[in-house]
Amino acid sequence: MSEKPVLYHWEPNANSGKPMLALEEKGVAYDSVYIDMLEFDQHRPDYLEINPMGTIPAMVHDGHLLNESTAIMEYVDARFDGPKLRPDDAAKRWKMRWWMKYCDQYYAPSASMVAWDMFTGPAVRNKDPDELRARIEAIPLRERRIAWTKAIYGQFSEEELAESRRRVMIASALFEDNLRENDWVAGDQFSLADINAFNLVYILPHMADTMRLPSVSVERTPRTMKWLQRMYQRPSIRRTWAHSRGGMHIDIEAEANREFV
Ligand SMILES: N[C@@H](CCC(=O)N[C@@H](CS)C(=O)NCC(=O)O)C(=O)O
Repeated sequence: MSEKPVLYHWEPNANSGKPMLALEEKGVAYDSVYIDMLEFDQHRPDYLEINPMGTIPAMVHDGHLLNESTAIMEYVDARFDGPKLRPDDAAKRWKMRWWMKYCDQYYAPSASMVAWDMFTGPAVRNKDPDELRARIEAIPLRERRIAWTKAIYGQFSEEELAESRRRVMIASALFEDNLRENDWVAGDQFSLADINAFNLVYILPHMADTMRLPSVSVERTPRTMKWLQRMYQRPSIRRTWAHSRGGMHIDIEAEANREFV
């Protein structure tokens, strides 16, 4: 008998939301440990024993210490009973992996930079300056130290922010185009690619005005908005977002029942 997985996660979005939603879609009960990213819990020594990279999410199951959100989703799908979240057909599975790689390497990091500049940095900036310096020094990965430093001290350059905005616009248009023939990202079947993309795309309609990023909207990307609605109608989203401590300011009912004219 396999033990219950323990998932270490922050708010049920971005990378944390991926294994959370995959577990819910499979119907797997798990123990949830909330790691408060804005309190730098992910760099504390006890958590570094679980994930030495100091990033969230991470999962412990059957003696395995698992990190990397997309790889954890694949583990969850392969390891547990429940609906299959990967297509059997080779071309569809290629498409699923293509979109997950594109989201992880290009689409999500670009949206994330804009969000870190406008939300994450300002959310922690007012802490005691000495405490902030110590927090940054405790970050194990050099690239994460750089990202936190730039977010906290407002050091993302105009050029890099403009490039990230440009990439989000391009990726959103490509995502819209991909939904021309099918309801789901990898074809006619819901898959891990939908979970991966949802955790990044759901926020984009809400970043249009607040973060000057008009990438996803009813006018610009109607298919993506309908796909988002299909996602919001899945019970797994409701169960996953119940783990939020207040960071998800989106009305699921309104999104699931939106009227399209
Ligand atoms: N490639 C990793 C990235 C994990 C990651 O960077 N997670 C973010 C939260 S979405 C994080 O831990 N940020 C906190 C930090 O960098 O200190 C994955 O997919 O799990």
